[in-house]
Amino acid sequence: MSATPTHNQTKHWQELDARHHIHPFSDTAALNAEGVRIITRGKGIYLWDSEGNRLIDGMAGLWCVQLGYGNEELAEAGCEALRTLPYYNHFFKTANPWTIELAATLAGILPQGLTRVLFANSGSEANDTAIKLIRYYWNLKGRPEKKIHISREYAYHGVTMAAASLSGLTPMHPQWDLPFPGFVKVPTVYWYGAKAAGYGDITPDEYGLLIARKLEEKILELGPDNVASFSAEPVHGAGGLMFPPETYWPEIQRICRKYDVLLHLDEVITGFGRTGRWFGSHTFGIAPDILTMAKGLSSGYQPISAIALGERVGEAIATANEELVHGYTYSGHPVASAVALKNLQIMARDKIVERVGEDIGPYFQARARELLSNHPLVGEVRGTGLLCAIELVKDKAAREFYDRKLDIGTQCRNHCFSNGLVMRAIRDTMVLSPPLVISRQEVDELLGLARRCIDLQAKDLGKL
Ligand code: PXG
Repeated sequence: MSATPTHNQTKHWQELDARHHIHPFSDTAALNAEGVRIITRGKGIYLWDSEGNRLIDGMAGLWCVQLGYGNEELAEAGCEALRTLPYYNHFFKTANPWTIELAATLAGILPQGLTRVLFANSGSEANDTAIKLIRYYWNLKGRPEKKIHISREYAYHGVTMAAASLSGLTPMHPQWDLPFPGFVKVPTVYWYGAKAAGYGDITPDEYGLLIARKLEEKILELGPDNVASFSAEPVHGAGGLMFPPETYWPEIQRICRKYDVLLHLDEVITGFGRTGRWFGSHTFGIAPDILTMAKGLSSGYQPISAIALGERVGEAIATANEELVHGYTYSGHPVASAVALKNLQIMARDKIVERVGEDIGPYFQARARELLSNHPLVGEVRGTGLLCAIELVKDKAAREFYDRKLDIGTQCRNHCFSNGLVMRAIRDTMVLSPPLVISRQEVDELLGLARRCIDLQAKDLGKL
């Protein structure tokens, strides 16, 4: 590939892509008619397309490029493993040094008690594996009737058959006749939308308790003896960056303990510094039985995910005295493990997590509120660490949304893309999740551009 593709080269790639490549979560015909944008290069928080346009990546790829693009040390770690041991497996009583070191490093940064890990290649596989291990755990414990998996509306846990069943975003189900039987949903915490949903002027703390107790009601309805697990993201990611009120997680944990329901936390987005601590579990004070992770584990440079086991599940498997009939060809791939290990070493050495927690995260949050809270189109700015959601609303005082059919979020996102900013729209919630290495100056640039694009959207709606 030439360093500076020509316009004809772009056209050629667009044609080949339309003819031969099916994209994830895309309307194939519509995308082919429009033509894809070809991203050819990245450095720091910036991306370039094949036409030479520069974009600020406000989403760190898909919430994953913690160390930003073009990190030479990560590239070098991958190359070294590629040259030394490009592949070997863990099936034949064998292991490689990078995967062992990675497992031990993870045990050192994970919430207390999570000391054993299995590896996979994506968040979906990690969650699929977690569901299998939960089932296995209860079978080992002689309680095979505990088979129902509860999760939340608006959850995103991935796309394999089980992970999609666990997901609560309803458009993910009809094409595949999902969810599978035994996957049950409970309402989730979306305080900003509570008024529109008919909860009136309830405080966040009252609302957090009320919603947590929906889990208790559901467990009692299904029978505690039948419920295997409760799965959730500490903060909803792809569902719309909804943050839990302070009362929510303590109550959820009380309920899980009371009814002997395993708590599975999906930290695919919230892991690796995103919320200002190593894991969302630390930020929100949660002690899960199983924790799944992916994305930021390797800063997205290699496909790798992991499933961490707490004492209960870990001990049960370690002392089962039988073969664990599970594993992927690429579980603990040496190259992916080497890159993930280096990623964690850099994060520790450069105090990346502390920086998000104490410096750049608070700066980002303060600047976002300063620039956007009083905007006529913005109902709420919420976030923590380097996660930020901006609600676009019709009526600020009444917390009233625009008609969904108008799709204000997508319109605003289109302004962003045209103006060199990747900002995601989830319904009418604009979302930012930039690389953790972003500088103060880059935060100003990113948020200034976000403000400009929201202004453009407000002008379209006659609000400015
Ligand atoms: N759990 C969570 C919390 C996720 O965010 C997955 C599991 C699945 O991971 P894999 O690696 O199988 O994709 C995810 C993935 C978006 C978007 O547009 C988010 C994800 C994936 C694709 C798009 O916000 N999250």
